[in-house]
Amino acid sequence: MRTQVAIIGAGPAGLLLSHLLAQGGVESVVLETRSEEYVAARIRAGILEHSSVELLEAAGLGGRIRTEGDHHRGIYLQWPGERHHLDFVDLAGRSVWVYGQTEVQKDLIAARKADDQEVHYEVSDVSLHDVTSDRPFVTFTDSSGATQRLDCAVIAGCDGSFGPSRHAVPAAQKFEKVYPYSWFGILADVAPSTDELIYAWHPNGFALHSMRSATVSRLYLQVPNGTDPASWSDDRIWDELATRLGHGQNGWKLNPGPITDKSVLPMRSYVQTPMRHGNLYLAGDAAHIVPPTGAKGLNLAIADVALLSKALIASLVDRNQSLADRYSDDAQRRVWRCTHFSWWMTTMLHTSGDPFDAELQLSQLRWVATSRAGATGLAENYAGLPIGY
Ligand code: FAS
Ligand code: PHB
Repeated sequence: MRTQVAIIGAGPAGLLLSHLLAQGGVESVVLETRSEEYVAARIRAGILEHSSVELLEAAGLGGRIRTEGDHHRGIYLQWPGERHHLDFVDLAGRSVWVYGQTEVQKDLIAARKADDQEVHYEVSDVSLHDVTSDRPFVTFTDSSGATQRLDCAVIAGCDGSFGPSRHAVPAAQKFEKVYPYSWFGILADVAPSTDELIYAWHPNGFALHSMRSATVSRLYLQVPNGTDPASWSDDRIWDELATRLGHGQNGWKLNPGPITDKSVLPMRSYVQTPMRHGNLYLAGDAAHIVPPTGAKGLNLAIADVALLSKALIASLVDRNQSLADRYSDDAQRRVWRCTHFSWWMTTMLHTSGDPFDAELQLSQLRWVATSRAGATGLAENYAGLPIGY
């Protein structure tokens, strides 16, 4: 088998990269360890930044966002007794869309199928070879059990935080921070109790009210690491969400409903540099992980791929290496901006039990919510800086 770009991973990074490369006249083959159904159904991110929506629309992938997504001007910041709306459009001239990652994935899968993109699902034993030569290749076992070799000019590691690509960069510098708490996330078949997301600080711990549609709510609770989702009854979940989100405060009510999914997500920051080694390029979670408090994970993957697709088209079509040579440095500026913002939102909103920390957090929240300078800082980062920042 031979192609120009071997893409490892059919998550948002891998499939969007194959789409953008094809639009630039570059062919690729995608290798994915899971089934198409599994990849399409994974419940993950929910927020698209302004730039992500613009990019997906420009690539012909934004059709359903405008009709099925939910356009949000901002978010609410809350702590006991107070709830403040931050209007990103007023503050920073940019907005966000609520549109689940599952929907983005479905759009990408449909677009790649319509383009007859070659995707090998349920592969195993993926190994990268000769990545510093001009003839790199990937070996793998296909779904029938046959051993395959894929020769290429470039390998794109879009295989997330558990794939092989990040380990194929020798002497990589790795930065990691593990947070002392996790998110307990639920999906519920109930109309959201709010028009826009509520990020709530509470002495018991952080809570977030998000949503997926007019009839499906997505909510999260800060819990200790190692929490077993099965150990919380539905009533206990809704009671704790009501407490932390301020049910009854100024007449506001949290409407409970049937819970259809529960999961616990540990939280960490991870950045690996460089994002290139010879003819291997990393994009998305393969190179970085952010805690979801800043709604950056999916958007960072999209931003990496926006830069990488331009670099590889210039390199493989126009024989111009300048963007490829700059890719890691260019991508890392945004990676660190989003890593900082995600850390800042996480440490501002998650309680540690330390009363001194709590006073600092409340003071910071009050300043961010009531100072135009503070609110603008959050708005710029949450709605997202232009790609190429
Ligand atoms: P992905 O992990 O999505 O895709 C990588 C793909 O590579 C996967 O399909 C995997 O099966 C495949 N793969 C792995 N090893 C392979 C191998 N050896 N061979 C072939 N394929 C291989 N972000 C937010 O903004 N908000 C959230 O609320 C949020 N919640 C999350 C919850 C969970 C449980 C997780 C894990 C992540 C969450 N994220 C969230 C972050 C998430 O959205 C990622 O940022 C996003 O999926 C990144 O996309 P990719 O880089 O494509 O990585
Ligand atoms: C979500 O809807 O899943 C979501 C929204 C905002 C976040 C994290 C997750 O910061």
